[in-house]
Amino acid sequence: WSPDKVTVIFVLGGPGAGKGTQCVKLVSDYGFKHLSAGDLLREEQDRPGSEFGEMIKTYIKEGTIVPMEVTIQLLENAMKAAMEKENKSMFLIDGFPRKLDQAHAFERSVVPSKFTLFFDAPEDVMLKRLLHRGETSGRADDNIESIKKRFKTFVDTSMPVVNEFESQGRVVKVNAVQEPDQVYRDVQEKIKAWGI
Ligand code: UP5
Ligand code: MG
Repeated sequence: WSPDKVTVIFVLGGPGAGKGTQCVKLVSDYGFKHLSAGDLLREEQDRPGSEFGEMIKTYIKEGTIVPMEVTIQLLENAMKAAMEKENKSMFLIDGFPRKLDQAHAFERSVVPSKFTLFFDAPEDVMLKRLLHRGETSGRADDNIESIKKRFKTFVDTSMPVVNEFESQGRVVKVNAVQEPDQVYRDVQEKIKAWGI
């Protein structure tokens, strides 16, 4: 992987901040390949014969972070496939890295990210969104018990990643409380400064 050939943007934010929603918009306007680490883990969990299925299920329900070897392998495989089959070179990596060691390992062994798009929203806003989505999503972690655990993991383990990138001047922070189209307008405006 060479940063001259591949552009990676990490998309971070608390559970329910709107990462997936905004990635869909970016895909249709900029031609990114959207890879949600959570979606890749849920797919692997459901793949018949997966040796990791049970483990992933437990981590997701408990709102804790799946060991990075699994997630990084899934991301690399998906990146390779998108490059070879869809000729993609620009990636939105959504919901990863969630822990400092994952950030360091990915940037060392795969490719450094260009910057991180960080969606900022308070817990009460995210809680409301997730409980509402939980009425129809079927996601095993869209219930109050799991949501509280996801929030705690986000604050304790994932925010340090955002803070480290921020200290390196590599974070684009967007107010995610606004309605989705306004959030997206802010995103578009702010990523221009990064040549996107
Ligand atoms: N919505 C979105 N934007 C809105 C807005 N501006 N105004 C009003 N409503 C808005 O949105 C959530 C809901 O809010 C939707 O109903 C949407 O319509 C509405 P969404 O875009 O889905 O938010 P998103 O930030 O993507 O929320 P998600 O629940 O996917 O975030 P998580 O970070 O919790 O979930 P993820 O799938 O990334 O991870 C799940 C679990 O997988 C983790 O808890 C962890 O156990 C595991 N995991 C790992 O172990 N390692 C990884 O690297 C990644 C995941
Ligand atoms: Mg998501």
